[in-house]
Amino acid sequence: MTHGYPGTFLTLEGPEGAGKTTQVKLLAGKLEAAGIPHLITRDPGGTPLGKQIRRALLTPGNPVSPMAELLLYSADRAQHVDELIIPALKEGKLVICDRYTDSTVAYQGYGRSLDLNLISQLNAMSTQGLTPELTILFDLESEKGLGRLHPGGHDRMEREAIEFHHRVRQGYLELVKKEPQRWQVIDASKALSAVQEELKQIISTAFSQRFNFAAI
Ligand code: T5A
Repeated sequence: MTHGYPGTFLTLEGPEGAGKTTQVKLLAGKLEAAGIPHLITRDPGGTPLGKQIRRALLTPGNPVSPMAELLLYSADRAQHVDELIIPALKEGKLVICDRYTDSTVAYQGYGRSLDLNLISQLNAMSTQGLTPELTILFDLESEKGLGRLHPGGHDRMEREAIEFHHRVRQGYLELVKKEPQRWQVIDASKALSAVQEELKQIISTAFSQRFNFAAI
């Protein structure tokens, strides 16, 4: 365990359109039915303050400098960790967060080329040092992920140049190489049902001693 709380902290990461949100919605129903106490949440926008920050960050055409972007994602996370994630971990819940600090490293670090040491310091500050026990990367070619998104509905980040999205994906793969014990990688180009099966398998193997996953 990487934190001192009774709960379990899992994060999901990946480039645009990799299918995290779809998968986590499917999983939520199964956790509910199995009576596993859980919190499913997301970065950015998990709290009322975070929703305002999310709007500022993702509205197309909104001018946001790279440093302001980094600080806004960090502010969102500071509120999220304090208001929702730590209280749920204190209650012993399985917390599943759709994006977390690795998104900041991949997007603002590798994507925007901001200083990785600075990002690491901000990540530690904004999370009170809370790190996930397991992180699942939904890996997908940038073109495929962007191709899955609704045409014309692209937000400010999705509208970035394809080179930016290539750097983000590469960033994730570097993170996996640096810390392989924390990561599991799913090939997100597979069919929805195959990805769901793999996701359930990974979670139940990792946390079978803490929750009864037999019914999911
Ligand atoms: N960001 C975030 C940063 O830059 N820094 C940070 O620190 C943080 C936290 C957040 C944006 O902010 C950036 C990253 C993002 O650009 P968001 O809307 O929360 O914005 O972003 P995403 O999490 O990327 O949401 P997406 O919708 O883009 O991706 P998902 O959730 O991975 O994909 P999902 O499930 O919505 O699926 C997309 C489409 O694909 C289909 C779905 O039906 C849907 O239409 N699909 C599949 N199609 C075929 N086969 C499959 N296996 C499929 N799975 C899903």
